[in-house]
Amino acid sequence: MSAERLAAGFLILLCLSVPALHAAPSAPARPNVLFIAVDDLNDYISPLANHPGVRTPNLDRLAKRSVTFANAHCAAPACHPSRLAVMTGVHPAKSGIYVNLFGAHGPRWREESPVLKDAVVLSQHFRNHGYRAVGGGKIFHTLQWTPGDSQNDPAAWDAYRGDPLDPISKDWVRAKFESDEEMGIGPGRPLGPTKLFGAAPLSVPDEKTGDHMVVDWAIGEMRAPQPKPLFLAVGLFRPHIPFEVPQKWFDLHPLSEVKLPVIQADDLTDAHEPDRRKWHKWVVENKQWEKLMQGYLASISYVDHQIGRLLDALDASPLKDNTIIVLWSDHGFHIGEKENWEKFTLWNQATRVPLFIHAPGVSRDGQQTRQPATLTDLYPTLCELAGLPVPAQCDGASLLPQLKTPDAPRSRTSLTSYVFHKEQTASHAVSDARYRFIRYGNDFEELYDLETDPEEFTNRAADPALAEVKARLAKALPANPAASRGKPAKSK
Ligand SMILES: [Ca+2]
Repeated sequence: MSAERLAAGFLILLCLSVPALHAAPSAPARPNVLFIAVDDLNDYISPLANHPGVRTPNLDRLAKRSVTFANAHCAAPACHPSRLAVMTGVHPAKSGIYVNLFGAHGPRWREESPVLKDAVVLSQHFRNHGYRAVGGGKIFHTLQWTPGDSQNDPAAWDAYRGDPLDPISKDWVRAKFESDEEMGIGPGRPLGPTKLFGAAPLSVPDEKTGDHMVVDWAIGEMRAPQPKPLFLAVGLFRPHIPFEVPQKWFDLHPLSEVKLPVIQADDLTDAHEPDRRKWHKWVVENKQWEKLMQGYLASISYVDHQIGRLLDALDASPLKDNTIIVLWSDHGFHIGEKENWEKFTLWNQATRVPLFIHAPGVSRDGQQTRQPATLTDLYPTLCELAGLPVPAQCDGASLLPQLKTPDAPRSRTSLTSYVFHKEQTASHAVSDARYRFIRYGNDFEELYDLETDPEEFTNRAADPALAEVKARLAKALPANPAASRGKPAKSK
């Protein structure tokens, strides 16, 4: 290169850098948010390790780059109330929305509870502060097999993948299966002969399954030019029933190697009766326990793979270094623990949820905390991390202190609330870092020491040695909980 051309090059470089040298230091860009909801995912994941030999490599990756809240609980152990509490920040004990309410087509919850009438949805709040908010899959409650029944609020998003009033039902193919009669299985399968409560491999590849397609869409969103900071909500439907994913995910969990949870014969003599005990009886009598466990584990492996695809896409995008990642499940899940199935209890197995939060430059990544958290804490946490005001409707408290110092003690307990089928009055459960206390709608009480009794076999509510613990935790129960609300009378 000639001296002239070299000099000309320097001159161009100098001109280009002048504006940068003289510009005022700009405010740091608002962080993007990758908000991942997983449906019915319990603690059978390697970061929480509540299943022998379980391996979820992509959740391990996420745990390495975030703080794992190992003692996080849903606000209610059912889809609709839990998701509503996350997305509005309003706890069921204040809204009165404790149970699933079906047959909605849009945000009927604004009519279900007067407290929620004008609640600002999390994604809307981010939009109000300059974000583009897009969603896909199951964020609010909806089901694969109930077309048009969804509680999503289409107005709270700039765009939604697919039909915002029916976000997932068309996405999922079903497995082919023989009838129970042909397979020698007795009558009475829970949820009827369609095998929605069942496990079977799909004959299609991943690419034809609902969550894969939702992740494809999310990857496209991450690759697109971003004129504004992005709030990207991705709702994954597996491992929700039916446990139907491609064969290769079943192959990772051979039936002969499947392990079942330990149960005690007389465990429930000192406990509140779970609503799903009849399901357990059918499962055991028809020798379906291992098969259902295999299907659940296969579904977890499938969804772990989808989570990995999201992380890969994030890392390959310009959003990589300035994106908060939060992953949560709407509640835990019983596979026969305490003779119960799915959720709908206030035991740890149904209320404990995976919760991971990565905040760039803030979170002490790779660490775990036993400090109690409730999913209603997410709304204020995300506001604080993004520098947004916290709406007055929010009941939770920011987890920022635990993101910075995972062991920082938290004075508040978790709070999970629910109304059982046979009761009108709400039941409530609280956890501190060690103990769990439940007071049911019929005034029955349970107290468990999760350090010595993680399976919650021994109810110590009447143990004088724990009287002080019980009195302390009882004070954390809501003093004036809202009455349970049903479907609005004049609903469309
Ligand atoms: Ca017991």
